Amino acid sequence: MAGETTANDATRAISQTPPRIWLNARIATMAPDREGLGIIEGAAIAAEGGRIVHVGDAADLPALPDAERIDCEGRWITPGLIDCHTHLVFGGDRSHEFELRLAGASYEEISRAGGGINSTVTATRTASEDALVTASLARLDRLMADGVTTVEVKSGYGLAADAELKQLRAARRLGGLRHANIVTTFLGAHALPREFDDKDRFINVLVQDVLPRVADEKLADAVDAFCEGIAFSPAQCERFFKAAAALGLPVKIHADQLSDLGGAALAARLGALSADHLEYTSDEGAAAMAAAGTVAVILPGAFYFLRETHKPPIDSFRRHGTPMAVATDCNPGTSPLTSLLLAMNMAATLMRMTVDECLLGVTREAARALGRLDRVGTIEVGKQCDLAIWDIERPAELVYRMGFSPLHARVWRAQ
Ligand code: DI6
Ligand code: FE
Repeated sequence: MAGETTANDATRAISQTPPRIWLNARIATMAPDREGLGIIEGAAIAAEGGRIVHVGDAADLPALPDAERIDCEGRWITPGLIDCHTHLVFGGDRSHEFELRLAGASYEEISRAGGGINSTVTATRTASEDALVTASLARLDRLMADGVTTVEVKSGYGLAADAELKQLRAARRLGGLRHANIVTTFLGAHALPREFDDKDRFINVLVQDVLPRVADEKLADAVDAFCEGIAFSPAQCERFFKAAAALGLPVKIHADQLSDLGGAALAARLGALSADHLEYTSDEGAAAMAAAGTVAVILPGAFYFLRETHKPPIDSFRRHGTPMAVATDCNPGTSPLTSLLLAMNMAATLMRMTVDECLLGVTREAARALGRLDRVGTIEVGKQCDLAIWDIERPAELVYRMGFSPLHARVWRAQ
């Protein structure tokens, strides 16, 4: 299961972590049993063995005689932020295509002309695993500078067994090199690689050859597919997802980004953890997702970078009670973004999400989108002690600023 390649390192680290207490803090717990951000002022957090053992009044702290005590001097604490949708591991860059788009070409035109995802596939196939790790670490460090403690990382730039496995192994290695939880997703059905001319045949190969190897080596915590005209049809995605479900792998889906193919409804029908992008999702799709508990992951970085104008139906999600998360979609083609704080600003400015929706969207709801709400995403007793401590006066500052991180300290499993 999740992160097992790195869990040994992590477990070792935790057993060496002394008890710690943070005092005199303003805490946005994000706990669902409280209103809004679940704010407790003038409060304390205690952790033992890397887990939270107390949140609330300092007078009620458990006896932890050896605990290190940290005075937060009135600073705000949120859960460590969660970037629940990234393509962090890839080779090369696509600045040349950026120039083509500035000269008038569209993303779909570039993709149909053989550029797009496939140019990153070539660069990723030729890169060594070590080179992928080095390039991705630089991006991970940028995310962490915004208080991120959990990052989902997708494959999808290998599109052949060895190259996909290489990407997933590189992703897993990141968790052993930094104090962060890395959650991996096998995005097998991302694009049709150049050596194939038939999408159904490619899905056959994924299902018969690649997926069993990914599952065997426990390299993925979930699977994903790009359901779109330039990628795979709902029926092709469904075939891939059913094979994954038979191996116990939960589903996420890139849905309705450029057109409405009914991806949101497909996600709901399959009980997906999340459906992501959703610019063209219908009101029925939003309702189906709410009923299934599938999280809508809003990706304003791609919307901005592609200069899209068709917004995801935020009002429908609100009305139906569809949970909403926000993520960077960090990838070389449509969202070269490594700031989750800026992603929140874009979600507010471009999509009119509220400050509370944005902040819950990078904590509690992002955890839900990863199936990790039992471990991370809120500051509650029993959860991993992953925190971000901020030099701010109000939580809205985290959404309001552009290109500035007021992070004071980042805590991962109480370290
Ligand atoms: N949707 C996206 O925005 C990225 N992948 C996807 O399925 C784009 C990936 C790329 O252009 O490299
Ligand atoms: Fe994506």
